Order: sequence, then C-alpha cells, then structure tokens
Amino acid sequence: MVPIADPPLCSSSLSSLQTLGSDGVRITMESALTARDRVGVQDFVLLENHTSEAAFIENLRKRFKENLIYTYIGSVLVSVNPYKDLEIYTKNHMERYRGINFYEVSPHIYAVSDNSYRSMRTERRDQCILISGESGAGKTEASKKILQYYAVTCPASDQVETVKDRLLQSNPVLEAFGNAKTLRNDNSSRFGKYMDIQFDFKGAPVGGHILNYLLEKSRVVHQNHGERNFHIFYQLIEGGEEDLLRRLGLERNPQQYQYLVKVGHSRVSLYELWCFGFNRVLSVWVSQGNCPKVSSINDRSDWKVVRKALSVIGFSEDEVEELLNIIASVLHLGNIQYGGEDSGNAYITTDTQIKYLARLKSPLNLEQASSARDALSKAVYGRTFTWLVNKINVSLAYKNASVIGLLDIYGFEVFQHNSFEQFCINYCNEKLQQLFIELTLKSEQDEYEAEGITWEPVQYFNNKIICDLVEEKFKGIISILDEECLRPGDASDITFLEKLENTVGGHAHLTTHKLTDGKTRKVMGREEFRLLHYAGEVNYNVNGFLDKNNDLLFRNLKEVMCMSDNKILTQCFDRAELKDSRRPETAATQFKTSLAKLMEILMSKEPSYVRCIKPNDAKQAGRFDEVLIRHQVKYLGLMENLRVRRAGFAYRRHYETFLQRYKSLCPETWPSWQGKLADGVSTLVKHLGYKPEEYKLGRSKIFIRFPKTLFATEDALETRKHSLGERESHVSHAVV
Ligand code: AOV
Ligand code: MG
Repeated sequence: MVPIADPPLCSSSLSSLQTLGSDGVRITMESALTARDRVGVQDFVLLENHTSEAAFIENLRKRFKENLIYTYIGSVLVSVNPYKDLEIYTKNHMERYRGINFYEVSPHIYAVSDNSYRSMRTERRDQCILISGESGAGKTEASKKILQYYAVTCPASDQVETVKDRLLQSNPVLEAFGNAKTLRNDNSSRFGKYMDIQFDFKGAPVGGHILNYLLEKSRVVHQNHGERNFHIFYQLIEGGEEDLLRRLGLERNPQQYQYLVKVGHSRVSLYELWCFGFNRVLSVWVSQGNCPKVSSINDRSDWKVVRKALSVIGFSEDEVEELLNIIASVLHLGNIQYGGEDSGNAYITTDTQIKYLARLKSPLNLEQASSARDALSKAVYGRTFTWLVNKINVSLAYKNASVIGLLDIYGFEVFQHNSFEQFCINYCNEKLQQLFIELTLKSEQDEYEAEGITWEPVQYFNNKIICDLVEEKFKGIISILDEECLRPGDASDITFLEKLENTVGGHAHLTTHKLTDGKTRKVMGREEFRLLHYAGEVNYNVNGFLDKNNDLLFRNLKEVMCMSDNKILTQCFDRAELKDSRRPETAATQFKTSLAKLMEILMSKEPSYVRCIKPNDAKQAGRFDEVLIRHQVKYLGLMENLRVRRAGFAYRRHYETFLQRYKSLCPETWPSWQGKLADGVSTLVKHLGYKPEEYKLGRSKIFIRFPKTLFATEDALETRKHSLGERESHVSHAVV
C-alpha cells in the first residue's frame, strides 16, 4: 500500500498566478490549494480554522483516507494507526529523512527520529521520544520503527553491528514474555518500557539499557474472556521442537493447560463452600480466556523468531533450556488442583511430578491453597521477566554516552471489568499526560522568555488534580490502599472502599455507588469506585486490590525456590531476601516510586512527542470512527496543544536557517548577507512585505505568528525555483 505523498508547502505547477507584495515575486496558490483540499494540511498549525475541532478531525480524516497517517502540530507528531502495512518504512524512506528539515518532507516518524538524533549530536543534549496513546493506538509499532531507523541510518562498525542486532532483537524477546492478546490489542504491552539507546561521539549506537515497569503478572493465572496469556506460552507449545516438549513434559495442545484455557478460578464464596462441604473435591472453574488461536498471530513462526533473538542476544543453549523449563513449570503448576479434607485443609488431587509443590499441602484451606499456587506462578513468572530484562541489559553493554530514550508504556485502557492492573496502567498514563502538559507549555513559555517575546497563556485542563488524588501522601488512593494492606485485623477490599469514601469521597474526580446513591450515568457496582481520568471515566472493582498490592508469597515457597536446581530461579529468589524481616514495599508504592524516577529521567532530557490515535475499536483498516477519534483528540489535549502553538507564534526559525532558506527572495540578501544576521532577516522580511503584527524578532530567532505568512513565503520560494528551473532548461535547450 503506497500512500500518496504530501504536496510540498508550495506548488510548482503554475495554473494561475498571484503576486505577493510589491517585490514582483509571483506565486501560485490554486493548485497547491487543490492538493491541500484533497489531502489536508501536513501541519495542523496551517489549518485556516484552527480553533475548530471539526476542522481538525476533517483534516485527520482526509489524510487517513489517503494513507497519510502522520500530521504535525508544530513539532509534535500525531499518528493514526492504519491497521495495514504501508510502504513507508523502506530503506529509501529512511534515506529520504536523513538530515532533512522537518518542513521539507511529509510528516513521518523518521523525521522525529532524525530530528532527535541531530539535536543530540549538534546540541549535545540527551533526548527522549515519548510515545503515548490508548491501548492499540500504535505506540509499540512506533517505537520499533524508531529503533529500526537508528539501526539502519546511523554509522556503524563491527562491534556496533552486534549492539544494533541486540537492540533490535530485544524486541521480539520482550514482546514474547511481556505482551499478550487483550480485547483492545492483539499484541498488547503488559509492561512499561523505557529504553535508552546510547551513541558514541561518532553518532554510532554502542549500547542500550532497558527499564521495565510493573508487568501485569496476574495474567499468568487469569485472563478475561477473549484474551490470552503471555505469547511465550503459546509459542512454546505451538512451535517447540518435539524433543524439547518431551523434556519439558508438555503436550502440543494449549487446551491441556488451565492457565491457557480454563483460567481464573472464580472466588469460592462461603456460601458455595457451605453448599458443597469441605470434604468434596472442588474445582470451581469458569472458562474465561479460552482463546488460544488469534488470526493475526502466528505462534509457530514467532517462536522461531524468538529462539533466534535469544541466541543473538547471547543466551547459551543451557540458559534457554532453563528459561523454558520455568515457563513449562508455570503451566504444570496451573494444572495442580486441590481437594478439601474434612479438616478444611486442601490436598492436591492431581498427580504431579513437581515434588516441592507437595508443600502446599500445609494447613491451608482450598481457597488459600489455590491462591498460594497462583501467587507462586505469578512470582516465578514476574521475577523471570525481570531477570530477562537484566540479562538483555548486560548484553547491551551499558556505556556512558549520549542518549536517546524511548518510552513505550501500556496505553490507557477501559474494560468491562477493571481491576488493580488497570488502575496502575491508567495512573501511569495520567503521569505521562502530566509531563506532556508541563513540558509543552513550559518549553513554549521558556522559549518566549529566553527570546524576550511576550506570551499569552492558553487555558487547558491540568490533570495534576488526578495525579494528586492517586499519589498524594496520606490522603491519596495509594496511601489509603497501603494503610489497609498494613492494618492488622479485619482489613479487606471493602474496608478499603469505605476508607476511600470517608477520606476522598468529596473529590471531584472520584465517586462510588454509595456516594451517588447509585444514581450515576453509568451503572456502578457496590464494590466499585469510579475515577474520572483525563481520558474518561473508569470503574474499578476493588476485589483483589489488597492481595495484589501486598503481592506476598509464603516464606516456605520462597525457600523452596531458593533450593531449586534451576540457575535462573536461584538468581530470582535470593537467600538474602529470606533473612530480611522487613515488610517489602507494596506493589503500588513501588510503582509510584519507579514512575517518579522515570519522570525525573524524562525531565532531564529534551523531549519529542508522538501522539498515537486509534481509528476504530474493530482493529480494522480504513475505518475512521469519528466519535472515538474526537474523544482521543479531546483527552490528548491536541486542540489545546494547537492553540498554544498558535496563540504565540506558529513558526520560529533561527536567523541563520531562515536567511539561508529565503535569501534568494530579496536582492539585498542574495547571494549573501554580510551584516548581522538579525539585520539581514529584518531586511528580508520587510522586502517580502511582512506586516509588523505578523512577526517578532527575538534574540536568536524570528517568530512568525500566522502560518499563512510562512506559507506565502514558501510558495514564493517554490515559484522562484520553478522559474529558475524553466529558464535553465530553456538555456540548455538553446545550447543543444
Ligand atoms: P500500542 O502499543 O499502542 O497498544 P501497537 O503498537 O501494539 O499498539 O499497535 C497495535 C496494532 O496496530 C499492531 O499490532 C499493528 O497491527 C497495528 N499497527 C500499529 N501501528 C501501525 C503502523 N504504523 N502500520 C501498520 N500497522 C500498525 V498497548 O501495548 O495495548 O497500549 O498496551
Ligand atoms: Mg504496546
């Protein structure tokens, strides 16, 4: 699928001519306008009706129809997921964007990549590219494209080739272990990822470092209907060689494994236990995930990719075997079922070869035994994932060099049933939005201040109020949750909900069934609280909040893990941990701390933004669901972003760049200007007929208020080039 290209900012086919100012430079508008009518403008700043949301969306629609998925708001890249392969990521495209100015070519993720790279090289400032958008909007794909761009276009040496390969190959491995099919996205990231790509003084990538954030471990033991466990389980079962599966004791059939098909045992209520009695073997399972095959995923070929990637990264055969042994053990663990004795204690009813599991027979009732088993599975998987990231980091050989950071987190998500995991994911998105607000507005203000330009502030929704509601000390939701987790006695998910009602019940962004007396627009359950996020309302069911936040594992299970023969497991479960009697930090607090550190890292770098938009919920190509898109445009704050960009000055250029580009349009600046740059620019714009209200001259840059001013200048330049070209061609014909 080859999209048609954006027309240049000006047109060269002269169907009708207009005159600009008094200088006699002739420009064309008509054909340029026709092209613009069809494909829209490549920068929203150029929209005539820039305050109109309808015009904004219409521009997106026109471009989407022509497969032009990228559009700028100044330097922010807006990207709409095409849900189909476009031929815009070839090596030729990469070459086209190398070293080129933003405005000279169609908007592209490569332009952002290249711009960050050049800023890092020329200004010697660390960069970061922040990719945001809701689940399925295209963040992970964007981050992969950026990485590929650097791998192909940056200078290389032999050693660098290895690092490039490893950087690229870390993706399939982390996706296999950390991504899964959800209702929103067939390849949804279930962990947050921040990757530093490190460059040496020649600009060659020489290393990398990955920080991972809160993996959704609960998925190992439970998935909602229509979703899957992490990809690696299916890849191993579908793609694993016969003798490998034999060694691991696995069958080539996902249906055999409770964690892959019949997952997420329902909570055994007291009523059910009373009805059935403890002495009956109970297996209260409900079929939930049950979605082993996904049409967009080929587990067998993905398996091959992952196996190869593991060896490129530097895993030995033994390590791979040990890693897969862990994955297989988790599946075996999931198949253990319990029965209840008369005493109320659980016993294992399945014949298992995993001897250490017999210890679960210690006096636990049925529910406790099942959740102990699941806690072990989650801990083993979660720690193995962290081990994997560390292992990749070692292979990427961290260096102290210039850095471009890539942030690809899990996107904002809302399901029918939202739990602790969605709460953490959406909180993370709230933080990222906050950073966007602070940095886009702040950097704009800073620039005007530095250049001595007066600035008119723009009204926008600041989501700090929601971030505070979640993370404030003592009265934030996380603090309240921690308090309940640490409180001995009768603390439960419900007492947590009550405490929320008592402490933050009056907050404008939080409500519960009780607080509204059940009279809310969307029906709320009695066990839910609702947060009004920047991106919309989400009802969170408090069931499981305390357990998930505590994230505790029985000490004897940890001991057994420390005694394992598996070298990876012994690294994951350290004996020192057993000696430490302090209570570990809760999951939410750990997450909050790591996010605060991440924000510090990002604030220390120069940011670029990619704002991803999901065009429809059906994951289909060509469908532009206006309601869904309008909602995203709203909550991503794109209109405000545009207003900020326009309220001040739509364009700014360093004097040198401006003069270099347009000097041919004025006899006094052509072919070169000898005086001060600012004077040259002043002479040039006066000659072009700029009115005083159209521009301002700062300390080092010219600021142009209206896009049409620059637009006309660009057209004038194109006309001049065109007429020069025609003249040259006449001359050459004459010579021939
Ligand atoms: P996400 O990272 O934003 O969601 P992905 O990057 O995984 O979303 O994109 C979802 C799917 O959309 C991909 O698997 C592709 O099929 C398709 N897609 C996205 N971008 C492109 C593109 N530029 N060209 C073609 N197809 C694309 V999540 O991880 O769920 O928040 O948490
Ligand atoms: Mg993703």
